[in-house]
Amino acid sequence: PSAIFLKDYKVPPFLIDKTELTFDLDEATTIVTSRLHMRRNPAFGKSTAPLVLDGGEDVKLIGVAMDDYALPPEEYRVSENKLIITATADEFLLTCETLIEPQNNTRLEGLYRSSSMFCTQCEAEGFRHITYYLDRPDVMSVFTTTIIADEARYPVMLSNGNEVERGKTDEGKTVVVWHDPFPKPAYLFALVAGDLAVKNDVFTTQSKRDVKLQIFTESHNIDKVDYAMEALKRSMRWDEETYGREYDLDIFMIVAVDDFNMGAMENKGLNIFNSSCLLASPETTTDDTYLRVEAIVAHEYFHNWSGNRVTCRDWFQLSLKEGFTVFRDQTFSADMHSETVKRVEDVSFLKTAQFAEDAGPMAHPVRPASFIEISNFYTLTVYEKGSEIVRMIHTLLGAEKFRAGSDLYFDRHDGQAVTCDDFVAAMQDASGVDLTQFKRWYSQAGTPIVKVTDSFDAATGTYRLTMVQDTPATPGQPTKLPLHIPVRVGLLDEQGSVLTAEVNGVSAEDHVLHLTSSEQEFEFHGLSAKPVPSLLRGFSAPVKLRYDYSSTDLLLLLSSDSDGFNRWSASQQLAVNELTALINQAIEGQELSIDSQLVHGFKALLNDESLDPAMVALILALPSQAYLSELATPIYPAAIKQARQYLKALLANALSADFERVYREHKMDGDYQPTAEDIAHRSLKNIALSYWAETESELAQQEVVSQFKTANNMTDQFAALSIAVNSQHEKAEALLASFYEQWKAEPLVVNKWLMLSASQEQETALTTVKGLMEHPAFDLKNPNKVRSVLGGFGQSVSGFHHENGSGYAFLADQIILLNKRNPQIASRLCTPLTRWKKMQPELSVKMKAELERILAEDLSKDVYEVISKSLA
Ligand code: B3K
Ligand code: ZN
Repeated sequence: PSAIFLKDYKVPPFLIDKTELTFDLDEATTIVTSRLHMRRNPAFGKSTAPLVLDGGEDVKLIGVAMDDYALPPEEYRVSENKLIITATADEFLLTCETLIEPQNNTRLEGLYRSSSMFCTQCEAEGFRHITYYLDRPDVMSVFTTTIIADEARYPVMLSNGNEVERGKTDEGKTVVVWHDPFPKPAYLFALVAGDLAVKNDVFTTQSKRDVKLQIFTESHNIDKVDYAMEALKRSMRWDEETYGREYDLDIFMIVAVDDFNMGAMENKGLNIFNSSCLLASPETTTDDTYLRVEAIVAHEYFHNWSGNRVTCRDWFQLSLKEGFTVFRDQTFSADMHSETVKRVEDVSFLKTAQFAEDAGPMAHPVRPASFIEISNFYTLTVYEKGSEIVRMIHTLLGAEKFRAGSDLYFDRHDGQAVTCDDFVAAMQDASGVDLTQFKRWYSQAGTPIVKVTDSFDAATGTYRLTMVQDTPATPGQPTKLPLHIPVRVGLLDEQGSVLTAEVNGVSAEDHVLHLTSSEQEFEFHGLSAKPVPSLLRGFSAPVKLRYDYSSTDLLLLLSSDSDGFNRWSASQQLAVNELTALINQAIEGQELSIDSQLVHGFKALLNDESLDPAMVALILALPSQAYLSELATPIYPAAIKQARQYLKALLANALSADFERVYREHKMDGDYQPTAEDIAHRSLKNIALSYWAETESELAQQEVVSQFKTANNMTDQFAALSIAVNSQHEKAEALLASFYEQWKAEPLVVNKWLMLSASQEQETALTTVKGLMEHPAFDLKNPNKVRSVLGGFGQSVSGFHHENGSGYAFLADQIILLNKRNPQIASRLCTPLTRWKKMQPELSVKMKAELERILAEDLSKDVYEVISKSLA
């Protein structure tokens, strides 16, 4: 397989003004007829280039005609999945008949079966698995779709836009015609057919148009869509109020399917969701999932403007729609709940997973310069770091000018396929803020390191910060240029009071400093003593900050910073410092011991009733195994696990009475509500219980079991179960078994059970996971189940990182098994192995050997790219 490059982009030689599709639906063989109204693209220039259409190895060509003249075999050829027609007029109608086999489609791209229904997934290059087409996002076309099927089995037949016709064929099959008036690229095409239940609603837009809202599921799930429907209406209102964006069609539909490679898909007017990201009920869904459902419903809806009305010119520009839309959904969730809590969760995820990606062999810029398989670039870098870039533009412009920039962007480019440069140009033109240097964020990979030192001149009352920035080398990018980094800073005095200081003649409590050179100095005037700096407030840039804080400074920031985000950040730094010392002791084989300062910080926190319980819960959560691994070189997984367990037990025993009290204080009676307030109480209560359960207390052990048995909602029941499993409670096995018995009819709950079961720390973890893959609840064809079991297993240090390498070999076997069946899923499973260079030597060689074993197989493009780059 070979790479394609951004620098080789050319406009398409042909355009498709109208696309008419007919699907004669059948599980075994579906016949697709396409009528493409094509012409040469004037922007391409005068040319006699042949017409080259994209297809897939799973598409069988039956016949092709040009302006109703059936082409004889010598006038076209099919080679390497392309249909090539040498002689064409300047304008013509191309008719193509193809045959596909939905029930044999295991890659879940194109048209496939999920349970008893038909559904599609076309982004990025799935449409070519349906029929031959110019499958690229800069070819936008008006689609009309005709679906023919047996009404008894497929009473619901959906596609994009509006239903315009319904009738019968001579054989008595039903024919439904859909028309979408908005030109769109093929990746936004969708089709669904099945025996589905529906929930209806209506949304009245700001201009007083009624939009029909419909959510479809299999009938046994229709009682779980109310929350998603309300979330949809909140999203529609929010986009009107915040971005001035109104929905454009008369109908908006969402369909839930069980077999789906990712979370959801923003097809025009017909979003398709993984049922795990749409369905919710108090008994079966945890708080986290409620919030995720709301965020993903919003995300896909927001794509209607940021993605569909204005789309990407090519796939290198993916972050144009994804980075911006993630920023939009993050801001939406912050507005619906708590801004600080949301920011902490997003940053914590970024620093754990995106920073790791940026430091690994697949590191790439937010706008990649090349790829072998685009599916591999739906990454945390494109999504989450892409969102951070948009957030920094928001910081640099301010809210008002940012809105002017987004208005200009949508006005200027409505109906077009554009680039990240076009987005930045609109922001710059509307605001007058120069973003020339800032644009390097799109093209440079790697996480910048910002080192800060300071000094105080008592004679003049001047406090100086010196900042040095440096971005490490990444594959293909040995040297880096300085970035424009907005660093938000505030100052505290020794008592923790906020200080006002003057920077460049502006007096304020909070300053955004513009770090643009490799090294730069900033002066704060009007101070009487050396302050404690609160740096990078709100995580104003996605960088690694290095400043030598003392434990006293960190405790002060933790208790007093007016920036809630930095209070959390200080607690994390304090915990990381202590854990690092403990990890080093563990690596050296010493007995662990520490005089923990966190005890004091946590004690104060647990006794301060003025605090948001959600924030207290976040601060109490120790840095994760994954985050500590990201920080370490090399990574000693067992030492990290041992250090975390030690510190958790130490804190639990030192503050056991406080944890017990907080646990009891935050218990709630009454009906479950997924509101920010109730979620906050539950999260604090459950983390308090997780500490208390680490102590010898009999009462705590009883409380875990009693919460498991009496909980009226999944959040509390599953928290109790997880605590039992993670604290090696003597009843853990029994509770896991009873949980499965209770919930075996609910696949989404069973997936949680699979994940928790697979993640257990035990010498026999590998046997457990093999057993789970043989369990009747497991299904290799279902991505959610594969992710649950193998994702869970990846968290088991004793299982996955077993010193004999059996965990790695097992994962490699699964990758090889899925390589051809479902390349996208197989490729995602490779991630843990790609980190081999950072592992402790004994484990590193074992991981590498597995990568080499995989590379020797006949690989899909997806897996080949990840494995070969990891070994390079
Ligand atoms: N745009 C889709 C992702 C498609 C992934 C294709 N491999 C979902 C989203 O980001 O909204
Ligand atoms: Zn998206």
